[in-house]
Amino acid sequence: MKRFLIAIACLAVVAGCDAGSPPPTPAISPGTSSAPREVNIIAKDWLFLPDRVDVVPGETILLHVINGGLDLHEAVIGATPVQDAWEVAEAATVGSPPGPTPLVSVPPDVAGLRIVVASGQRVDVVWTVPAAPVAGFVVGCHIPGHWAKGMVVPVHFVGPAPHG
Ligand SMILES: [Cu+2]
Repeated sequence: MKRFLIAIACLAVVAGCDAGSPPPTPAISPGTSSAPREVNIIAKDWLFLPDRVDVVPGETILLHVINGGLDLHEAVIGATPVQDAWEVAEAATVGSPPGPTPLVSVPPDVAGLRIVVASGQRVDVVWTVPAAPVAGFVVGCHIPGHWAKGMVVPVHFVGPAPHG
């Protein structure tokens, strides 16, 4: 009887290993303007959680950007020209007096969406995702030095959950 139980235990371990591949990401029910989908982005010193953000083209999202770090952080959402613009603009603030929000700006065509959040705070923003996927879309932080420390995660454009 004991030998039988050991055999069962080994089988369970083998089956567990076979099932070890990660489960598929659940399909997203896209948010609408009347019922935005809630998405959390957590900034820490110095990374974002989760390590990728999935969005459905054209959906409306209620973003909760939470700063769980001790430093000031931001979530800049946009493609490479947007990220580059903020990186350059904010690098110019090095050495300026501390404040809740760096007084910087970039041209409107490369502004993207920028949400600055103080340590321990949460900022909620309703955001409509571009109707068509955009290459190189990421969430980045350009408080000086943070991008270089790895504060960037990709935004993936994914299909919605199938209807019916
Ligand atoms: Cu940061």
